[in-house]
Amino acid sequence: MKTDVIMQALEAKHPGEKEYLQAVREVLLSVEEVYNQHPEFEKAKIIERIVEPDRILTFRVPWVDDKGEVQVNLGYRVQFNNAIGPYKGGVRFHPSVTLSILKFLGFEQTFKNALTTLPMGGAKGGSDFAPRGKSDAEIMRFCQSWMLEAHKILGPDMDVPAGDIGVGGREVGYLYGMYKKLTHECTGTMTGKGREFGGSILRPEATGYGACYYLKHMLDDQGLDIKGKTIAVSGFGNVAWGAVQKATQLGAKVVTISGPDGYIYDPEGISGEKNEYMLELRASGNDIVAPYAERYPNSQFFPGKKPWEVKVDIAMPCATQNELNEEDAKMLVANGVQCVAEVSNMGCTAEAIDYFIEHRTPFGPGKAVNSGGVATSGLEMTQNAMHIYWTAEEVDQKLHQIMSDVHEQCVKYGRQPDGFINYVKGANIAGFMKVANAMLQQGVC
Ligand code: 2IT
Repeated sequence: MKTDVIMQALEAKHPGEKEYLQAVREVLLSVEEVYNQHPEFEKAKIIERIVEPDRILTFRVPWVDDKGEVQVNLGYRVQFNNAIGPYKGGVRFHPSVTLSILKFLGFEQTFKNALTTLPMGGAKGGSDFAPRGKSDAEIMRFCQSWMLEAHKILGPDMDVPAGDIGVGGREVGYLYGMYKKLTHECTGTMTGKGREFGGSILRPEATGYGACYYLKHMLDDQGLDIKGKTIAVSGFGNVAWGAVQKATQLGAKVVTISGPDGYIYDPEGISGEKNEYMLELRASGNDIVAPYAERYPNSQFFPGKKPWEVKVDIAMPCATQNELNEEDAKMLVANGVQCVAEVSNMGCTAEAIDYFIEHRTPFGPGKAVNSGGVATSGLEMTQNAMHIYWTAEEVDQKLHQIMSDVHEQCVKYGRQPDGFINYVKGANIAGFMKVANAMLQQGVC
């Protein structure tokens, strides 16, 4: 297998699908060497099969707004790969959503889910719907309309969606309510549900908590302690909230959060009540962080800027894809950053990742660092299938174990001859080998 040859063919087939092609290229470059040591993969055309989704459902999502006007959005579910288990992955509602973005996310999800040690395949779904400024009733009607189409290909052993950007507990509730009505079943076929109806305790915190557990392992590898470290976090949604909370509990000081409007620098640290205020900011539905600086005058708001210009020990992008580019990477490295844990999916551009690795800055890729979210979704599926409920301690303990296993797999496949750990390579190879072997054993299908 030659990455360039495969990529040329893929670019010709899917022109302009920038994010999808970017995600595929990253994985292929990482696995090329190992793949070429396995002629049985080549013979079964594993690469040619693994880069294409199993199927894509696209549909129209009509809904009526509060003024009585009919609105029409696009809806999607990309079922990427179910070699190791039922399709599993989030749903994103954001105006930037395109098929390319959902294909990149579904592709990444396949390898991420393989890393979690749980039996879950990869999928992603969503819509170009813009939740900003919508009323609760509008959100509900939109969710119901989305599910009216999507439910046809979902099921507890088939495909189990969850949240992502723009889809939190409220949306999951509305989506699941409609799913149940349409399918006459209570199988819990959505994760991130409310605790009263089968949701796992700790799911809202899980992505951010898991990311901090993974970060701790990365720091351990370098003989560093998280205590006393300063951290730049981007974003201010559910994932950033959990990461800020756990990093603070572990003794670090988080000094930034950000939104589409700019970033907040809070030299005192975003802890306690300020961390909870992030939820309020998010719930306002305005998608801006500026009000933080009005409420906490010791902090500063930098309009239109990203937090990567702040001098910190650790960077944790927690917002969205390609939010940290080569220029940002250069600034962080020049300012002495010791570790970068990518929490958003493909949060860093390929050039930024190359820069970190060239400069021997340990870089944890999203598919490993953020895998605690979907892993806890997997635990929710188990609890639902068994009709039982685990305590926060039980879930947290399992999450700890999973993040430790994910980290171990990355180190196993990512340690370089000079001792440096290339976590990108490690995560890609570990995830790929599992899915590829499963596909091989199941024949050409
Ligand atoms: O990107 C992700 O892993 C998620 N949005 C969570 C997926 C899930 O099924 O919990």
